[in-house]
Amino acid sequence: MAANKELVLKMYEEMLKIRLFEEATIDVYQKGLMPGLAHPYLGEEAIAVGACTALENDDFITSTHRGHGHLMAKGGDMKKMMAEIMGKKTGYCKGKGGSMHIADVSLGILGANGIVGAGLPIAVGSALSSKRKNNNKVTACFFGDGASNQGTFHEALNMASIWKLPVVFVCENNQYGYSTAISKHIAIENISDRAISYGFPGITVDGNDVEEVYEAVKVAVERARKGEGPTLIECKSYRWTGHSVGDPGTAYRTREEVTENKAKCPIIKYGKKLVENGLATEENLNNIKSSVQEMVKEAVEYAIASPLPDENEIYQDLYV
Ligand SMILES: Cc1ncc(C[n+]2csc(CCOP(=O)(O)OP(=O)(O)O)c2C)c(N)n1
Ligand SMILES: [Mg+2]
Repeated sequence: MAANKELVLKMYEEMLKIRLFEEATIDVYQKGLMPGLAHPYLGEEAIAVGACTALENDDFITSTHRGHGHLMAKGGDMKKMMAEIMGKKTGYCKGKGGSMHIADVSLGILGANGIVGAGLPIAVGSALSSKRKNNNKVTACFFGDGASNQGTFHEALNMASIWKLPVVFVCENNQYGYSTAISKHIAIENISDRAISYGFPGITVDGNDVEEVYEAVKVAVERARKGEGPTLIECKSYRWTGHSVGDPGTAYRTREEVTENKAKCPIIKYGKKLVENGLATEENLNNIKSSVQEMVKEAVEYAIASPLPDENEIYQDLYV
């Protein structure tokens, strides 16, 4: 793995794309250019990138309300994403969906989702469809620590297990469900232990280590493709910001806690590792950063310059 220079640099770049895109998203909100909210993925980049790198292009993912990282890591178009976040006609949903409704079925992205835990049964349905069609495709299902307390979690994991469906459950344990710390909403140390009660493997990995996530998901994907059923992978990480762009996140956690966790930055950590192992130079990393900065700048400019949806299209493309 570490010897594959192209792959490791790609993973570094993908994480940086998410980081800078999310910083730009917060900026756009603060400038009053976003007609709604978004949930930043800052600090959790290694999970989406590690997991999606272990998938094939035609595999599927289901996402969450905190979905920008998943969408981008699965190949989502940055310009169309930013335009959608800003409610513009050129966005993924023609400006009518916003951050939490972005999907791109052509890339296997079955959609972000504002309903906590709702992606779990969708992933099981997708995996059941793949099994019936015998098309060898795997579905990766992203969800949070909070979502693992929903009834849909139990139903989805149980059904995926009894039918040995090709699905990988990727739990993003970012230590919070909204303003509730994990110690107040889960009584066990590792969410991955819950897999035992459904009869399939569960493991916990360092969600700030992109290679660790990648390796774990790769094993789970192989198992799923062989028809051996699901795996639950808990990725422990930390939500750097408040719950959404509108939450400063300061009322329910200490500044020290945030600082301590930010010091475990998955991108800085990976950059250092690549340089130490001779897989990249500081110059390589700086060049990647400059090109990603340019990409994000272009996406924001594209979104700002795009028109709002026409008034006469207001009832088009809607479920009414
Ligand atoms: C069914 C449902 N219940 C409650 C909410 C409100 N809500 C939105 S996000 C969230 C917390 C989710 O926590 P977690 O699953 O850990 O995801 P994270 O935000 O940490 O990524 C809640 C309670 C919702 N959107 N849907
Ligand atoms: Mg959470």
